[in-house]
Amino acid sequence: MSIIRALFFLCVLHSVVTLQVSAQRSTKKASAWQTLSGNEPLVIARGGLSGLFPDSSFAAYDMAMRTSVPNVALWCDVQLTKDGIGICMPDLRLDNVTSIEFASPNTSSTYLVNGVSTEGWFSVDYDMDFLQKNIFLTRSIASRTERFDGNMYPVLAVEDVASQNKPSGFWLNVQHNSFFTQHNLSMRSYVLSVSKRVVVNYISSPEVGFLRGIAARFKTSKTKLVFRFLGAADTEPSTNQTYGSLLKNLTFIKMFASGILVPKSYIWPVTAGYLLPHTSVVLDAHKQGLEVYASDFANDATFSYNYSYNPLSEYLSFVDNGDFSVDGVLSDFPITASAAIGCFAHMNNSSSGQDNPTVISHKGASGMFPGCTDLAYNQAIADGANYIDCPVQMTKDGVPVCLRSINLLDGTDVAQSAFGSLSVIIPEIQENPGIFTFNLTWEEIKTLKPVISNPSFDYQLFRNPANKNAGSFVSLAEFLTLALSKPLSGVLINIEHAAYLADKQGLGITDSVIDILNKSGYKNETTQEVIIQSTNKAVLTVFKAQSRYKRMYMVDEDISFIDDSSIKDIKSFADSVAIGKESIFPSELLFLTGSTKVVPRLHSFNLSVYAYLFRNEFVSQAWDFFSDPIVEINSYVMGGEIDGVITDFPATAASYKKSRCLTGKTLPPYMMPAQPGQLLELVTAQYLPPAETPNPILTDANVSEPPLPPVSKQAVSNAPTPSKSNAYIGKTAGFYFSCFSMFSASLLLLIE
Ligand SMILES: *[C@@H]1O[C@H](CO)[C@@H](O)[C@H](O)[C@H]1NC(C)=O
Ligand SMILES: *[C@@H]1O[C@H](CO)[C@@H](O)[C@H](O)[C@H]1NC(C)=O
Ligand SMILES: *[C@@H]1O[C@H](CO)[C@@H](O)[C@H](O)[C@H]1NC(C)=O
Ligand SMILES: *[C@@H]1O[C@H](CO)[C@@H](O)[C@H](O)[C@H]1NC(C)=O
Ligand SMILES: *[C@@H]1O[C@H](CO)[C@@H](O)[C@H](O)[C@H]1NC(C)=O
Ligand SMILES: *[C@@H]1O[C@H](CO)[C@@H](O)[C@H](O)[C@H]1NC(C)=O
Ligand SMILES: *[C@@H]1O[C@H](CO)[C@@H](O)[C@H](O)[C@H]1NC(C)=O
Ligand SMILES: *[C@@H]1O[C@H](CO)[C@@H](O)[C@H](O)[C@H]1NC(C)=O
Ligand SMILES: *[C@@H]1O[C@H](CO)[C@@H](O)[C@H](O)[C@H]1NC(C)=O
Ligand SMILES: *[C@@H]1O[C@H](CO)[C@@H](O)[C@H](O)[C@H]1NC(C)=O
Ligand SMILES: *[C@@H]1O[C@H](CO)[C@@H](O)[C@H](O)[C@H]1NC(C)=O
Ligand SMILES: CC(=O)N[C@H]1CO[C@H](CO)[C@@H](O)[C@@H]1O
Repeated sequence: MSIIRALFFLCVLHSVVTLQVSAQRSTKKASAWQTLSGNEPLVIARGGLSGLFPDSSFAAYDMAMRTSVPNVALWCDVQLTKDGIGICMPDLRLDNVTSIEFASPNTSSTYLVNGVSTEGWFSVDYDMDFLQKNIFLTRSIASRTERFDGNMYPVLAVEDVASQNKPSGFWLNVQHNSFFTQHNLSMRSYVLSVSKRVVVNYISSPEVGFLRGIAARFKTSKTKLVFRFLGAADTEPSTNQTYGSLLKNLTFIKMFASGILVPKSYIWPVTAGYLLPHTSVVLDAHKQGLEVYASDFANDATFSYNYSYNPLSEYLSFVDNGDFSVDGVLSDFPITASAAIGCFAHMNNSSSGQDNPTVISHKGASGMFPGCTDLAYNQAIADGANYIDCPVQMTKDGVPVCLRSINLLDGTDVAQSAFGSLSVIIPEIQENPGIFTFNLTWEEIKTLKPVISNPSFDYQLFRNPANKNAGSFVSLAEFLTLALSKPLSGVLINIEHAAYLADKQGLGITDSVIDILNKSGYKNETTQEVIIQSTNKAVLTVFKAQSRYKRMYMVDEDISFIDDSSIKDIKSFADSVAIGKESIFPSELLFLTGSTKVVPRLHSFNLSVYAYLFRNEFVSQAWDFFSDPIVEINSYVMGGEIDGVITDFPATAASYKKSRCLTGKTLPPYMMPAQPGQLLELVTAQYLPPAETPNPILTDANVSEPPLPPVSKQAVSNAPTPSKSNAYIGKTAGFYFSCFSMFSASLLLLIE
């Protein structure tokens, strides 16, 4: 069964290969690398692309080979079976990383591991034949997808990994030499014998004794021995010194190793989530002639706030910081490490890169600062946004201001303020109680503190707490003054709830915006463009009649199957549309199902298409993007053909445009767009996904909205309008819930 699955996998991915055969790394005139050798840093794939597929599985290694730099090294954690066969397995205990608990219930043992009594299912208790026939590899980190955990990927012998993938670098890590010695199995003999059968380029171990014991035998070979540092306070078993003290004794290490592998925190220490200045570890080791490899890179790991959840920034701080470069990075997501080294290190910071995609901020750089504050806008501009955006809200005294929401409970500390009691339910706006901008004057709102948004709160991914309440709110007039002094393509002004404000609050939001624009430097013709954005046709119709400003129709529903007459209608009042990412690449279970072609259809009507909403935090993405925000942007730009992105993190999209790999004739594999549907095919080979509710179809009826009512002096009515909610958070939360039930189902499947 598992062989059929493996073959199936090969078939599915074959189309990717044919696309990628011609792909090469872009040639670059980049400045020399500050590695020991001056060569580019090595990408080491820990158990393959183990961030997505089970660690050490055929699929993980295979995908690592397909999506990485050509000289990627495949990392295998070697464990020995009872009959002395070496297998690639990320843990000494099989229970955490395979299905053994179900294949062989009640057979756990308790052994001493580095002096600690440890219970589990150990490889030394089973013969290879039993393991290969009965158990399957599973993910080792619970938050990763369990969709590949079923019965697809059997245990692999070390030689299998080398012969199936033919990597240009093969790295064996021997984490537990003394444990196997206690069980009368010799890791030394195994390593010496296997390296006669397959090419082993690197052998690492955290045990001094093991490396010293094999050093003489590898002296004349090309195999590099690498000493692995564990926690600084942990004791190295053969010297009885802490790793921290061994770090001060690099001349000793150099006697038996040509390099060291250190946790990334040895190089860039982190305190309370913030990076401290880098240490001198890399420079010190290089002085001793030791190469330095850094471990623990994963796109879904806990990040220092300094990286703003962009894994690429982290790699760049290790390989392109002006002071040094590590000689290699050990990663669960080698595609991202490859892109960092192959495309983004040494990029030309003074160039703005290619034009596509246009970068539009979402409430300023709201990923870095509280949305719609002066700091969020200045950050967005500094980060390379082409347009900054102001969602206009009206105050009680009729001042148009930029605020994240008409409801001050979103984005301000109003609940804790003197105005905390002004909460009311206004069904025309939302079902839940809110404290609304039109109930407070601008002077009153200015006394509130801004609050940073935390859309991934449920996953404990917080945005920089140091900026939690940073910045000041700005009025529309101040926003325009700020923007006009900066090198922007223009501004985007979002207008919602115009009918309610006019009819029930006597506030003419469109007139106010036109008036402010009229008084600002943004006359009909300026060097900067004004885009009016709304989900409301009537608003855009007013602007079409009264101004020459550009108009963007914001579609807040799935328009995958929109009909031509609806598109024609949109074209009659707008020149561009903002659509949700799901309308372009729909997904199921957070796997992309395919491509809707809605973008080329909108393009055929001369409508530009902007996709929303892009965020760095990996929990907002489909698995197909490998938890990498640059892969996601690249896939929507190249595969989805969008014209622009609307993003909480303009820096990420702007840096994408500077990739050195976008200019060459051929794209390297790590810059290929995702192939929607391919991963899902793999998944459904094993699970039947729950039936999806059909997508709503946007017809003329949806777009034809009544014109705006006149501005009244009265303020009483209860006509309900549908409320809007944030689809993204709901979707991911729902996904995890359904994962959980599917997980139980997969266990049942295994037990059978
Ligand atoms: C494992 O142990 C449990 C509880 O002790 C028992 O109910 C079960 O039958 C055992 N399974 C096997 C296969 O021995
Ligand atoms: C495996 O073990 C690690 C460390 O003990 C733990 O963090 C992780 O959640 C475990 N994985 C699973 C799938 O249980
Ligand atoms: C290892 O071999 C020794 C000597 O032959 C024996 O006493 C010991 O029980 C063996 N240990 C294990 C775990 O098999
Ligand atoms: C290791 O060092 C500690 C203190 O540094 C000492 O107490 C212990 O006995 C030593 N163990 C061995 C095996 O040398
Ligand atoms: C370095 O470590 C070795 C082995 O533990 C020890 O013999 C030597 O004295 C140490 N040298 C220094 C300078 O600490
Ligand atoms: C990381 O961010 C903190 C807080 O903004 C800052 O103080 C620190 O200098 C930054 N670290 C580095 C290495 O830039
Ligand atoms: C570009 O900027 C990044 C981040 O500020 C920096 O790490 C890198 O060294 C710069 N590259 C060049 C070539 O100046
Ligand atoms: C960097 O980009 C700027 C602006 O496009 C250009 O003038 C400069 O020549 C580029 N530098 C390099 C080293 O390519
Ligand atoms: C905008 O200003 C022009 C004169 O510069 C004036 O003719 C026009 O009526 C104004 N429009 C609005 C809506 O205030
Ligand atoms: C801007 O241009 C439109 C269309 O040409 C015109 O109707 C409107 O009055 C102009 N507005 C201003 C403020 O000049
Ligand atoms: C789109 O614009 C181009 C040039 O501006 C024009 O030739 C073409 O007819 C337009 N297409 C539609 C469908 O409006
Ligand atoms: C204090 C205050 O002005 N509250 C008003 C807020 O707006 C609602 C809806 O118009 C009114 O009902 C409240 O009186």
